[in-house]
Amino acid sequence: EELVAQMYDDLYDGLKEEIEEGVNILLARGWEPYDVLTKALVGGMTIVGNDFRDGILFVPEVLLAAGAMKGGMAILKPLLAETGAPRVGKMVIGTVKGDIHDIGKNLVAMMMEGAGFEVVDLGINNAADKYLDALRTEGADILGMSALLTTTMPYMKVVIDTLIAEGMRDDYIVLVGGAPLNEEFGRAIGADAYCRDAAVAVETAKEWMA
Ligand code: B1M
Repeated sequence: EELVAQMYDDLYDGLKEEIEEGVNILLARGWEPYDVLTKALVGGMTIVGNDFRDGILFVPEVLLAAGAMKGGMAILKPLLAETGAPRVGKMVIGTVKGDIHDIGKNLVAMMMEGAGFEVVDLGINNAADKYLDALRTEGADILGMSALLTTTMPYMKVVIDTLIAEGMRDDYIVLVGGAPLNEEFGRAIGADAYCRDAAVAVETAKEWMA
């Protein structure tokens, strides 16, 4: 698809309006919102990520790309949430302390809502007490944590250890995700499951709620 290739370029160049336009055109052509999200937006962000890693792109450019991606996601959000699924559970989600990456977390939140979960999004840079307070006051079933940095992912264990210390660990399903994590890490820190992507997060949450 030519337009998708163009959108990869536009995302790379941080062109928010063009991305929004591209999303609308794909939808008008009958694309499923989920396909627009994963194929056009996430696909484009993967290219940005690779060049960021290789020192070809820098923070200001990546911030623009992230802004463009969020513009596209905002259009898709109501469509993904429109499935009319019955309420299946409540999740508190947030990016851990020291970490400001929020695109993946936002995506997970969107997809969970689309699947009928109620989602309380705590945003970025969350200390353990923020998560615990929210879990208590919201009466949530699931805790979701996101980390994109190898330096911040160990903080997930701090949160889980705090849950244990407060005698709250068994009251919640703890799901973790983020690019640098893997299955083994999830197990090692005492999470219930590691979720590779947003779709897996939804599937895993459903399984654990059943
Ligand atoms: Co940053 N950054 N960044 N960055 N950034 C990465 C993560 C990095 C891998 C880039 C690289 O070097 N290749 C690298 C980390 C290296 C490492 O730790 N080993 C990195 C770095 C180094 C940094 C800074 C330190 C750079 C600097 O300042 N020198 C800095 C850190 C700031 C901080 O947090 N304290 C920084 C800053 C930024 C920006 C602000 C410019 C921007 C963030 C903007 C924003 O989020 N609002 C940014 C971005 C955009 C990225 C990359 C390019 C893209 C991340 C992203 O949004 N991906 C990223 C490169 C990469 O990941 N390859 C990179 C798209 C998103 C859909 O995927 O987040 O993986 P992801 O989420 C997926 C899954 O992981 C999973 O589902 C999602 C959807 O499928 N998932 C979950 C995620 N969270 C989940 C939670 C769950 C379940 C599943 O809970 C249940």
